[in-house]
Amino acid sequence: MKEIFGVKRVEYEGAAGKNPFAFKFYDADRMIMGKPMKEHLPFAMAWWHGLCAEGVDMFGAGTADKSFGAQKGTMAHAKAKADAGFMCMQRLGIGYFCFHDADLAAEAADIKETNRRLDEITDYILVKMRETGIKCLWGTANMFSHPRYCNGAGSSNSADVFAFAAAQVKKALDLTVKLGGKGYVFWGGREGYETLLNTDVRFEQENIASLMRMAVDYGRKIGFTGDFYIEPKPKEPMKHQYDFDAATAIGFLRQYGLDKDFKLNIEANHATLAGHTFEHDLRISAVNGMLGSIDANQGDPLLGWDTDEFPFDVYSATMCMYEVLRAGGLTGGFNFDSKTRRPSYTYEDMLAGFILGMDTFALGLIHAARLIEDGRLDGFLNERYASFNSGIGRKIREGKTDLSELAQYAERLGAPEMPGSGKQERLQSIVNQILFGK
Ligand code: XLS
Ligand code: CA
Ligand code: CA
Repeated sequence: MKEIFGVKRVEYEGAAGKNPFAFKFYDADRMIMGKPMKEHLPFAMAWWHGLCAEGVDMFGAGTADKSFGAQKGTMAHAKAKADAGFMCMQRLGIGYFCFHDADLAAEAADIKETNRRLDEITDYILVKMRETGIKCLWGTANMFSHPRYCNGAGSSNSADVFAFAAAQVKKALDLTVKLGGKGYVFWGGREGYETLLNTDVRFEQENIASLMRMAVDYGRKIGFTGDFYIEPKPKEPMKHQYDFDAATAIGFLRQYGLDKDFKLNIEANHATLAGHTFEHDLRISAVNGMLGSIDANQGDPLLGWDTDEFPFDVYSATMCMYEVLRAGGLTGGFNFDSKTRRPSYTYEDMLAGFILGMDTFALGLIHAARLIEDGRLDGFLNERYASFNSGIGRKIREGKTDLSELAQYAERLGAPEMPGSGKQERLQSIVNQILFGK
């Protein structure tokens, strides 16, 4: 394939550089807390945004040409997309990709032919992976675009649709194993409902869990040793989605005994749609031992939907990396589930989107490491809970007291003093100082 990005390799040129096709902050080999940046930040390209999405919106056709010189829907097109994808990842030094089955090759009229196409394209991709050293982060099945999934996949009211979804999951797992994927994602875009008047919630949730259980059983049988992930999202396309946020997904996984095989893939834009910060859902996942992977993007606080922007908010990336470093890193990676805005439709824009995202996360990593090394935030946290280090506090922590003893203690006390100040403004100043000070 001829060069389409106009740059052979995007290099690190430092913060003062003016070259739009160079990294200002992402310096792959720079050591941060004893590890090179590239190991802290295993970045991935999302096949669907990079190679399929043309910028279609509710009001107009696509602006970007994703034919890559081939007739759309053909196997030649599927291969041209792979060529462009590997070229893009190589230019940027991105080490991983993520895919839906439907991103790789066009769906045929029957599933046997679809699967044959998927076999052919993954043979082609495997060769490219071997040539370039680029790996697969995770795979998934698209069980939300086709009209058959209008009522969901695992939660569909139709047993035939459920069976078709199961066949897709089986094949997507085969492909993930074939490509050596580290994870397998369930994003339940249409696993939800519009109105309770026509919905049996318990029935639907039981069916989703049983599809996931079958996926785990099959995956383990064919040698998939990685993590399964739920990717929570509260709404869009459905009004109510069962995997609303991290806490909801964790409750579901535990209820159905899936928590040993599953972790979470947290997407920034989904967390904010749920009314949380990105770092909130990361923390909830981490404290439950379920922080697996991240979909790196950003929403728009003025819009109520999933805009999947390339991340540029350094404050948010810093808070994200603070959570990731404190959790000891990810077993997965940072998938840019991100797309350029509709008016930015050139291949150079696509490259620029990744450069923006990679630089933003590099800055986040640098600042988060400084926050940890600075120690003042951690120091305050220890001090804040110090009343539990001894005396009655310690007894509470160790489960060595009861309500009667605590009631007697409270009577002796008369009234507790005011708890220590939260000092929020001072802590926020520390963050600003680390971000913008020398
Ligand atoms: C959509 C989701 C989707 C998942 C994979 O909002 O982000 O792209 O990541 O199915
Ligand atoms: Ca996503
Ligand atoms: Ca999204």
